[in-house]
Amino acid sequence: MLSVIIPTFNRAHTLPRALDSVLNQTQPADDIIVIDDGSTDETETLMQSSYPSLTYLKQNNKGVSAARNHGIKLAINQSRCEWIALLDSDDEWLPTKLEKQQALLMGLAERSDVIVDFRGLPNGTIITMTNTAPDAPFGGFPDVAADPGTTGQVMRFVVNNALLSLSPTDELRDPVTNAVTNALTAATNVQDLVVNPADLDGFTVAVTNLVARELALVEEESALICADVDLAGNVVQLPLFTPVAGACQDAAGNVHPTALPFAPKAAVLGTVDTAGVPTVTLWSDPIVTNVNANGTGAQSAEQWNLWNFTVDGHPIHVHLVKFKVLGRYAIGGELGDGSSTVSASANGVEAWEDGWKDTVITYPGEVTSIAADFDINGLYVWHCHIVEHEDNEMMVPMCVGVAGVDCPAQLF
Ligand SMILES: [Cu+2]
Repeated sequence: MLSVIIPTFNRAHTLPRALDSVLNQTQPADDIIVIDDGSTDETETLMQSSYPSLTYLKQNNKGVSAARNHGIKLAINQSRCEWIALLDSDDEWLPTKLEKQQALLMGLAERSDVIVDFRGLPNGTIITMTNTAPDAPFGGFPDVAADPGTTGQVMRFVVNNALLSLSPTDELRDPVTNAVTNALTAATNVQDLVVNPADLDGFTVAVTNLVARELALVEEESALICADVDLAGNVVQLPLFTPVAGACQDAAGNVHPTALPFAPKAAVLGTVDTAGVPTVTLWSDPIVTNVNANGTGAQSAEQWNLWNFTVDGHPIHVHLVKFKVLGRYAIGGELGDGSSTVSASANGVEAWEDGWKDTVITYPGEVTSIAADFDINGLYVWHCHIVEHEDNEMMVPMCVGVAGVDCPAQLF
């Protein structure tokens, strides 16, 4: 169930364009809710004459956020909506907007339970589940989709026993009140089978003002080879130059204007200092991530800010804790000053991340913030869950508790 919420105020001249773009979607919305924030123009007449089938509600003028929230509440309470799409009354959507957005984004080590409603589809209907994510490592949005002829195909369903007519166990609803009228015989509606995310209210520490830890995902460049691109576009090695501090220098100390260390030799993890500069820590290095180091438990809740300096998305897994995704921020944006204080907003939390998680997708060029209560002392790891990254150095040990007590002292 997907509801579109459109707040509007005195936009009768642009509202039809917005509404028509929603009505013309290749994958239609289940419900279109227009919240009129007290318009004094002909919005009300327009809605009544041209869009009588849409949900239209007029409130006293309270501002766009109040209107939007009003619409969301309405969608959840009355339409049993699970997905919300927001549109402003002076904007419009391309016809495939909803179709494309309803794709499910999954990272490695993530599991999604999906309920597919095949009812109403005639025998012989073929439904193909496709992978619209890229074949190459995920570089964030937008990206190049997998080849629809080969790697883009995941699974095919053929409807061979159509449920075209009403079954005694189908749920019947009053068209006006939306109340179930055959509750005693109806099977559970597929919409109600959705498992709700875990209740985050159970998180016993405040998720603000946590101890913050700045951690890095870095692509380690070659320490030996410098390369440049020649006029024909070929990558050529420059044997007289070696990498120094991210640039290329010859024996006399001259820095090459265009050459760079080449190529990335490993994806690694590390820490980030207050200037936003990463330092690499390898698997074999002394442990730097020591949560609840005094062992009292008072310091066991932390906010981890995962700075992804690489060009790929990485699913980061933290062992043996569940965490909450707080938000995502562009590197160089809110956190560009090196401040560890993360405010809400930015790219934010995706709809499917509204619950406990143990793996989070970190997008390139962003800081992904999570909050976790490390409630069981011991020696653990945190790592990228892409297998070849675990095999490289994208996995480091961490200690929850006291060195020498909860984790072997020689690892520090
Ligand atoms: Cu990775």
